[in-house]
This record gives sequence, structure tokens and C-alpha cells, in this order.
Amino acid sequence: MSTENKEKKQPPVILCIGMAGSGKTTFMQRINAHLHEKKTPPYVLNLDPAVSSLPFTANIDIRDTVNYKEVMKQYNLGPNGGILTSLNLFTTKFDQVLNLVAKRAESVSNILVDTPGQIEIFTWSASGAIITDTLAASYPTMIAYIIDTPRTTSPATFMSNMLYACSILYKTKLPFILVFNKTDVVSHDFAVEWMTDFEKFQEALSQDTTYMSSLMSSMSLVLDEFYNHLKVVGVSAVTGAGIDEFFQAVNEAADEYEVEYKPEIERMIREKMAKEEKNREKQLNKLMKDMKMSKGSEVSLNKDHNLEDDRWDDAEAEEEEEEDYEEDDDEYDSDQNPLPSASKYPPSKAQREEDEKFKTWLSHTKDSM
Ligand SMILES: Nc1nc2c(ncn2[C@@H]2O[C@H](COP(=O)(O)OP(=O)(O)O)[C@@H](O)[C@H]2O)c(=O)[nH]1
Ligand SMILES: [Mg+2]
Repeated sequence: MSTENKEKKQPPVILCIGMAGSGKTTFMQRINAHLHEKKTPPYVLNLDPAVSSLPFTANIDIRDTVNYKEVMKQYNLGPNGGILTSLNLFTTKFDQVLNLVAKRAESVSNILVDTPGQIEIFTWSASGAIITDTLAASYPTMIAYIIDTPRTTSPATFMSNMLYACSILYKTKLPFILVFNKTDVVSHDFAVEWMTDFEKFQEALSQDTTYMSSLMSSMSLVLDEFYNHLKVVGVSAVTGAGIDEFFQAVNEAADEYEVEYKPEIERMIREKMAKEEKNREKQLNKLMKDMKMSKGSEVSLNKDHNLEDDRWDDAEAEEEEEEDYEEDDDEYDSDQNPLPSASKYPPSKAQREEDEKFKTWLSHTKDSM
């Protein structure tokens, strides 16, 4: 991590997302070990309630909060429903999780997050979105999209996987690193070639004679734009190859977050606060109106004070006369004004008296504040 900035930088959050079996957990284990070796330990979160044994120590483990098997039993759910419900339950406590993370943020290099095996549980659930957005509001957050390289060598699977990644990028709008994993089995060179040379991908597609190929060839045009937004690295979680390149991409993604994503996130937060402020003002106005009404009825019940009130009325009598003139003017104008002016239905004398009393009361309250 660059230490040039005087201001202490927030640790980047690396969200590991990918299809089941792509190697997210193994990759987490690898980068965790790598950071410990460099004496820059990370903070580790496990969000997979169904993992039987973790090959690394998580600082926060969803399994400590919810027992996924119990959830399945209690709610009468299958495995996927159980995982999703566990994640939802955990998300209700995420503010506490965030507090714990914040306490350690100063002393860790990165925040690593492992997600459930089945990708859609995290990417298409409300809790996944809440967790992602909450982290992204405070930390430079990025997606590490893990790909099972040996299983992506056919153009059709490659394409499907890219479209999925594309949908996550558009949904989260966060910096995105494509991590081609398991390069100890198959090199990711073919993927890089397909992504940089459109003709090469078309060529590969043309050898695919299934109905998919024509669908794919038209869709691949869309992906060209998507590829421009990505960083691509090839790694092996098992051998450790490519991990330095991965962390280089993490640094770039963190900078990208500061320049491109943070201002946008801050703008969204400001917008939300302005909206809330406006709402508060509206509520306050409503409250004042309510007070005016209740105060009015209270005063009108208070007949004992009429003598005093009368003195005030004397002083106000002139004002009232002036108002009467204004009302007349309004009536003349009403021909041009399509909306009937309020003076067409002037308030009754009693109402006006009450209004005046309210104004007086208000000015007294202001003075005494
Ligand atoms: N050869 C090889 N196998 C890997 C690699 N990374 C993960 N695996 C294997 O892929 C399988 C699934 O890995 P896992 O980390 O559990 O995937 P997850 O479901 O995405 O968390 C396991 O059998 C791992 O041993 C890798 O870099 N190379
Ligand atoms: Mg896993």
C-alpha cells in the first residue's frame, strides 16, 4: 500500500465473489497468508454460513452468529433458503459488525470478505446489496470476481461468466478485478486474448456449431465496452502464482475508488441528507400548523382572559382595517388570476383573532428563547 498520503488511508475492502467452486475460499486463504507473510495482516470476514471448515481464521465469522442448520430446521428451508435466511439474519446485525471493523481499520492492511458458495445468494439478495453498499460507503471497496479458468475454456461458458460479471459490475458500480483462478491447471492466456482481440473470440465462436454461437456473437459486441472497465489477473490460489499482480490491481482499484466512486457515493449521501432535511422542514411546518390550530382552540376556550386580549385587539384594529383593503384589491385581481384568491373566502373574524393571538404568542416564545 502506498504510504505517501499524509492522511491515514482506509484499508481497501476486497469482496470475493464467484461461482460455487471457483475457489473463493482457497483464494481468501492464499491472500490472507500472503498479507501475513508481508507483516501487513488483514481483517477477515466470512459470510458463508454453510462452509464446513475454514482454511483461515476469520475475525468475524457469520457462523458464530447464526447456525445455518438450525435456521434450515426452524424455517423449514432447503440449503439455499437456509443460507439466504442466515445471511439476512446476519445483516440485521451489520451495524455492529461495522463497528468492530472500524475499531481495527487503522491497524489492518485490507479487509477481506468471503461470500457464500452460491453466487446469487450474495449478488441478488437485499442483504448482499446492503452489506456491499454499507462497506462501500466507508471503505475503498472492490469486487474480486473469481473465475474457474479450466471450466471457462469454451466460448459459451466464457461468455456466460462474463455476462454475469458484467451484471454485477453494473449493479454494484464498484472497481472490478477479474481473477482467473486455477492457472496451475490452465493458463488464462486464452481469456486475455478473447478479451483484447474481438476477432479471436469470433473465430473461437465460429467453431462452436450450437445455436448458442449466433446468440453469443451478437452479445459479445456488448461486452467490448464492459472489458474496458476491468482489471484482469491470472492467479493460482493453490501455488500462489500471480498474487503480487493481484495486489497491484487492488492498489489501482483503491485509487480508482477514490477518484471515481467516492465522489459519486458522497454525492448520493449528500443528496439523501438534503432530502431528509427537506422532509424535516416539512414536518416542522406541519407541526407549526398543528400548533396554530391547537393553540387557537385553546385560546378561544380561555374566555377569562378576554379583558387583556381586548387591549391587544385595540392595537391591532388598524392592521385589520388595512388587511380589509388588501382583500378588496385581491378581489379586483381575481379576474386575471385563474385561481380564486384566498380572500374570496376570507377567514372569519374569530379565526383572525385567533391567528393574531397565535402570532403574539409566537413572538413571545421567540423572545424568551
Ligand atoms: N488446482 C487448483 N484448484 C483450486 C484452486 N483454487 C481452488 N481450488 C479447488 O477448487 C475447489 C473449490 O474451492 P473453494 O475455495 O472451496 O471454492 P468456493 O466455493 O468458491 O469457495 C477446491 O477443491 C479447491 O481445492 C487453484 O488455484 N488451483
Ligand atoms: Mg467458499
